[in-house]
Amino acid sequence: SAMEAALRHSLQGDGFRLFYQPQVNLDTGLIGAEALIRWFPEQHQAVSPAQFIPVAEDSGLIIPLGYWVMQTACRQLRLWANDARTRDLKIAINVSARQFHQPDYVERVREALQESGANPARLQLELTESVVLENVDEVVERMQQIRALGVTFSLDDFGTGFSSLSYLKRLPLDQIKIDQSFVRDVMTSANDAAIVRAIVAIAQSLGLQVIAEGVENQAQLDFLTETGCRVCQGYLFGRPEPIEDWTV
Ligand code: G
Ligand code: G
Ligand code: MN
Ligand code: NA
Repeated sequence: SAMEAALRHSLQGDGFRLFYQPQVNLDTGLIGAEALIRWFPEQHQAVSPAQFIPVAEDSGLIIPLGYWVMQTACRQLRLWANDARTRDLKIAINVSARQFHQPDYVERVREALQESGANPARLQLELTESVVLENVDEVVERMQQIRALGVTFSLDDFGTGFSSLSYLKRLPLDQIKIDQSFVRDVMTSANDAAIVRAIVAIAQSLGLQVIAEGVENQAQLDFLTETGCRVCQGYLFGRPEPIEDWTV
């Protein structure tokens, strides 16, 4: 397709950027950022990842693109390591299921860390439940190999997939992310409020950090605080921005 050709072209050039959105612990302040890819095709407006990620997935371009994301995030971590104000911040990247299942994925994570000199403990991989649709045992083993490098895992979009609780128990996770679709209407929907409370309780009982995404206003924040969710991401704290625009 035309979009596929344009993506390929941008990957050879420098048509992609990572934007970074702050993640905040309400007790301790800024803890890191989620890296979100942005595409600036030649002579066009920026195209949303919601539009081009599916094309990249279908064409297989998500593989080199995903490695570019990981490499770029690791290099940013290495830059942050030079400054006491940013040294302890982590960067979370989104990993597509297709990329995670590549036979050499673990090796490529190791490579990106080594090549950049990034502290592995500062890299977090965000997986969605689609990763687990394949063989769970294999996924667990692969996660363990990557964790052995020091890298941590978050389960993204939690609650929107099939969300079997038995998978939650088996996957070696560090964090679960409450999907923004539940956070959005938490003040007006009793069901969404109940779901958020339940997710926070599950995370707490499994010993996992819980982060709410899509936090846009004080009322949502007050609700989250009341449920015991202490880590947040959303426009209330900051939009995804180029690193040059960050003031730490
Ligand atoms: O940044 P935005 O909210 O527009 O992202 C839309 C979707 O694109 C989200 O589901 C997000 O997870 C996904 N996305 C953003 N950056 C990346 C990336 O680097 N890799 C992958 N696989 N998905 C991404
Ligand atoms: O699927 P994933 O959780 O990775 O996607 C995150 C997406 O949510 C990004 O595209 C990001 O731009 C978007 N996002 C981040 N914070 C907010 C927010 O507060 N409100 C809304 N509506 N979207 C947000
Ligand atoms: Mn994400
Ligand atoms: Na999400």
